[in-house]
Amino acid sequence: MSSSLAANKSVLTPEEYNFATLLNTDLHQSHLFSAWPQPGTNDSEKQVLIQQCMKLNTQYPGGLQGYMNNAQQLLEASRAGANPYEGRVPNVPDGERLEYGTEAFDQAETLGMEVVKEAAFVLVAGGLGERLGYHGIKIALPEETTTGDCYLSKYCSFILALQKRCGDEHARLPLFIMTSGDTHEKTMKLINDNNRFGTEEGQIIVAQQEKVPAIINNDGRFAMSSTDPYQVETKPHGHGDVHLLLHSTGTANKWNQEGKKWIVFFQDTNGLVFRSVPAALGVSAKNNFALNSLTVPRKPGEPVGGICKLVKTSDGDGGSKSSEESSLTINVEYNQLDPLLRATVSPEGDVADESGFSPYPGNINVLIFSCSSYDDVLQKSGGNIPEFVNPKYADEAKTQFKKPTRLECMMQDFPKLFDRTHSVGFTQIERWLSFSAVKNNPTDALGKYNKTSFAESASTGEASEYYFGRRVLARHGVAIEEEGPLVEYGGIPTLTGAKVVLCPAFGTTSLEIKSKFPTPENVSISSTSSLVLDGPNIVIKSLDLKGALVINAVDGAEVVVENVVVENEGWVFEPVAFDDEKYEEKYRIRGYIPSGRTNEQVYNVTSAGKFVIDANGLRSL
Ligand code: UGB
Repeated sequence: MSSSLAANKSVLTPEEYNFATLLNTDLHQSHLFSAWPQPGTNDSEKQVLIQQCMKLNTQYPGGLQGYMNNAQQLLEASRAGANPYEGRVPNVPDGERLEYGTEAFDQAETLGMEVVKEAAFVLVAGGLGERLGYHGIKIALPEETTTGDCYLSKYCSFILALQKRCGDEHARLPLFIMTSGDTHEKTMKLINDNNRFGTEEGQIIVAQQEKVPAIINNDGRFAMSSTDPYQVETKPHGHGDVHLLLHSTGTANKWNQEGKKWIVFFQDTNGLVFRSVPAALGVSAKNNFALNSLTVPRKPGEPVGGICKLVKTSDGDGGSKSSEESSLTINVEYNQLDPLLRATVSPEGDVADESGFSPYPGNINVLIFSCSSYDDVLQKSGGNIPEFVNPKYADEAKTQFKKPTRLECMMQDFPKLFDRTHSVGFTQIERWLSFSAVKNNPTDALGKYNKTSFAESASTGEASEYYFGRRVLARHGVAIEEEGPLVEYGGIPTLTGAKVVLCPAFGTTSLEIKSKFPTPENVSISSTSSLVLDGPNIVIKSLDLKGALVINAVDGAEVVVENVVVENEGWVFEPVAFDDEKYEEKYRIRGYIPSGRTNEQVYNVTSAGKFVIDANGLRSL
């Protein structure tokens, strides 16, 4: 018994004292109290510390005792250099690789749109985005500066656009958002300040993940806060908590009871994700996958995990049909893939095949679960995802850590809870219409760009939205240059060209967007132009655009654009320095600020009816 704890018995309630005793004896955390002064000094702080530990105890499944046990086991395995995939050999998993514009892609999208009414969506948004150098929450960041719409706004618009097109006017597609202590309040404020981005009350469900104690040695000793001797330092437990929350809040079960068939998980800053969701949903429905990972062609060495079918070597041949039953199709995280491949498949490790990409599809954490099997597994497992620990050691004996560590879990590790009846597959879709994360500040982004050609910065995230618009229009026959020159913003080579924003309401699938340009040979867009199309019934028959044009039309407004020539000075990006505090951070991290914003032609159609925009401007028919 710590003598300082015993001496302070009188300042704690009996419940607090009992818990402190447990911490002291069973959990070997006597250092929490060893420097406590005599009663009369900092008594309320002592209670705050014990209350914090009691709260941490209730938040973790199995309590702090369970956390310590798991930590000790995982830290011992880490110290011993254990390979978590021991006895398994990576094989290429089962799935479909789709290419935009092919019949297979169109079929998948069409099927996806037939089943989307039975979908629910889950956004993990507990990460702070420290690597990005942005101090707000990432989902509040403009996805592109042309409309200025933030990530959450875009995601909600897509969900509402899918809902309107799903063929069931009563369908309501819910969105569950996981926040953390770092992001919760700002997320709630963002939603409330923006009138829930047009969603119905209750359509967005927000739940907060909790942190876990940071640990400073292999025995699982808790770290104390560096600024407060009466606080245990806590750290995020990873995005895998989302499964626990979907279970503990009863959300997954409710969705299952309501007849939802599919749950689509996605991450905080991927502006392109919904461009691929219909096709990936179609692949899930066609193959009846319990889990389908939307993936991209992966460049060796880039920081996205690889989906592998891990086959037990004890089955003899590491990959034949006879070993199907004991295989596990799962993401192998980017820091583990190369060593695993070197130890099993080839001494060359994580290298490209003849396609120029890794044979293992790149995980972007867009996961589509069958709702019924997901709920079923949650009921059995409680949604506790197997954890891992990743300490950075300060000594060769691996007894000291450079900084406190903690147990973590990942959402993509869910297949560890599946059994052999669950089929797990992937859908690979080209990166330009599925994935463009925004994770890195300009300095780090440049390093990533040099290594992998993907900067994953705010500027490249924005550029990829415009590139999507240009490429889709070019594929459908519009005269538009797909790729302009690379221009350095904040030191990062960024693709330029016309800034085309095809808003979610304008079109959600390839075929729908194509239908909005019935005579594409009569449409041309110069490479310095900006075009924003927002509204479900805008049809562009003939347009010659050399400048900035915005058309916003409400539901029920049918707008035909015919014989229109737009020529104005348009919008440009003016370079700004990362450290120039004159400008808002949301611009500085891009390396530019939009300017020339009075030079555009704007048409706002605010009432239902039939309209034409022609050489004489906008008029109703
Ligand atoms: N997140 C949470 O909600 N809570 C947490 O505790 C932590 C994160 P990162 P990471 O697609 O580029 C993942 O940090 O971990 C949310 C995959 O593991 O951006 O580097 C956070 O808000 C990897 O396989 O990602 O790598 C964000 O929305 C690859 O797919 C999300 O979790 C990679 O993403 C991801 O957090 C990628």
